[in-house]
Amino acid sequence: MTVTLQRHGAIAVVRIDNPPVNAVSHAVRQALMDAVAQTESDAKIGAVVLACAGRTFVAGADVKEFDAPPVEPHLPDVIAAIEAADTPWVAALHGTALGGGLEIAMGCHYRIADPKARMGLPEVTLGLVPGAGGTVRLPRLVSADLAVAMVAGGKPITARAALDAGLVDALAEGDLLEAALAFAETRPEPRRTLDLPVVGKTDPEAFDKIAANLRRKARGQSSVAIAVEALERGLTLPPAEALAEERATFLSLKTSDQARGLRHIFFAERATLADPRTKIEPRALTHIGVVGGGTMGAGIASLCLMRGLSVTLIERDDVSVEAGAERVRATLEGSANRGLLNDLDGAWARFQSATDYNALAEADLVIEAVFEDMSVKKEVFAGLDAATKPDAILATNTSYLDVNDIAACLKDPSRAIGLHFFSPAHIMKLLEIVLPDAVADDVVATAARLSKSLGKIGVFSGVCDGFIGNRIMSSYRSEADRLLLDGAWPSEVDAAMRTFGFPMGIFEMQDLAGLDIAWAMRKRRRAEGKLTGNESRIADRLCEEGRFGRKTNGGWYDYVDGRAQPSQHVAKVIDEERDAERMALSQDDIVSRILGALRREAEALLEEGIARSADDIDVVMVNGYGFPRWTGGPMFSAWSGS
Ligand code: T1G
Repeated sequence: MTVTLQRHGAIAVVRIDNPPVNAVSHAVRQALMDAVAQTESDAKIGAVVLACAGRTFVAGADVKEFDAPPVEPHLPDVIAAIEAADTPWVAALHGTALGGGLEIAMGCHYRIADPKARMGLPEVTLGLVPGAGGTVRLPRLVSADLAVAMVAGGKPITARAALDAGLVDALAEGDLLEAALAFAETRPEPRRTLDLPVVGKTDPEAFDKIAANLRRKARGQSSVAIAVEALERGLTLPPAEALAEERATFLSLKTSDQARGLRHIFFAERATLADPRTKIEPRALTHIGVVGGGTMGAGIASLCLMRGLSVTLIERDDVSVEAGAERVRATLEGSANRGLLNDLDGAWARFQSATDYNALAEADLVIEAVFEDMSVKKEVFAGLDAATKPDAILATNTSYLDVNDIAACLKDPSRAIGLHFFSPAHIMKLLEIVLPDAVADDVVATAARLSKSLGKIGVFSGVCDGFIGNRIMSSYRSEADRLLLDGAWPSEVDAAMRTFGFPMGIFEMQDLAGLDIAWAMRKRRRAEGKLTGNESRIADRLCEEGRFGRKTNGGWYDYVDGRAQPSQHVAKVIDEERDAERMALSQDDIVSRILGALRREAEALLEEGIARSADDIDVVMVNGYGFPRWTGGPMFSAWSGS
């Protein structure tokens, strides 16, 4: 049964039980409608407590139903029935009351929250606006400034903030259900949210600033601006009119490409580790070794500490160890200052550092994050092979080297795996889990478990030069270089991709990351005979002149007071390298040529079995390389061949 009704004296407890997150499916909506009818027709019921089983109050409408036409009873009707009831309804909120879940709670007459609960309206992150009264009831409970941040920003707030703002009436001290029952026992008069006046703007300046900032950050995702407009109608129109407008807007956005794309990536991100091997019992993971205290190593060490693991950081000498430990300390303090780490002292207490591999004798997993050079990595692995316990997993953080080659230098190659973190490791969501041929099944299971416990989105990749993300980016760079030879300028290529919705263009990205990284890869691959020899020479020439990008005040662009400007010098080099008349290339030509190159590379990754699905490629590019989330729809599916 997805919804049950139990009597506690004169109080009826209506409990939703629809694992895993109590999403409001059609069955739940129908059962809630029936519960309203039942409680309204029973004079012996003096009040209703609406609660949820499991880990969270309703986390939203069932997004899986969004590709089909809505079926009655619609959520707004269910909420209207609760709100119109003569028997008071008290919502008991725990976990994450999100979207339709918070809308149901706001349709109840009162709300009691567990102190650790969070609540929000994340519809905008799915390319939508709230579709069941969120933009009309929320501004009748909290200030317009907070309402616009929640509706157009999509981020949840804590229970304490909700109490202070007027969104909830009390925080439970002790058992939530007990607290809600006690509140219901007071038989409060039904307080209908729609009958309340809007709270209004505490500061019109703040409202406009928040709205403008969210619109600017939306970068091509249209739901944000539409959400602000929906909220402004909720603030100004009569409730019935505002509700009708909101519903119409929601229904029209639901079938949009962007909403389809955002739903696609939402579910794709949750399907990447679906693999029989991840059902196997993983190895124990409490003590992690990290070899290399540079940016990556320190970032990985910090992340593991923030997630409750113990870490031993190894560097080659005392000075480097000290520098590495300092980087870790600074990262932990920075995270604590931003509210991302509650127990700074506890995390730091789990950290130790050493210059000797013997300090890793008890480590369950060791991740090397040393210089991207095969001989250095093999030397590290050989040292770890001797110093670590036989069932310790040895992981390389390489971003493109041959993990089979590295594994082969171990007595037992089955304990080797690739864990490609993205910098900054404690912030970027993506983790490419690179599977060498000999990897043991329970090592795969352990890596998947680690990915989840570190809050990462783990994607399996086969072994190849660059894995999934760097292969796609390499094809992006090559096509962009060919566009220069055919007549486009770097600023034109970047502008075209920004217009399409990318946060920045490929030449801006290279100037930011440093042209020398790809240059090193090209030199290595040339030495290995893997390049055809007719690649564009432009980037090499810029690197030979020391033009590595922002860090050298010049790369594809010149930098004046930190601001990028098209470079006459680079234009001259491009002209010299062009061996044909310039073509007239429109923005559409540029975008379609680049998407075509991405698609060809994606299809190759699928054919070679490096990527397991087109969805995995979407997930890698969105979470590792800043591709727009909302292009997870037709564009990605189109070019990634799914
Ligand atoms: N619908 C259907 N399935 C959902 C779901 C949802 N809303 N939310 C989560 N799941 C599934 C998810 O696919 C996964 O399935 C499992 O639950 C655990 O999720 C009318 C229109 C709640 C914070 O946007 O943010 O209401 O992989 O791995 O990390 O105005 O899930 O196990 O098969 O993410 O603990 C608004 C989306 C919807 C919330 C939990 N609500 N969900 O995170 O677990 S639109 C949302 C989340 C709406 C109304 C509008 C997170 C979570 P599987 P998980 P988690």
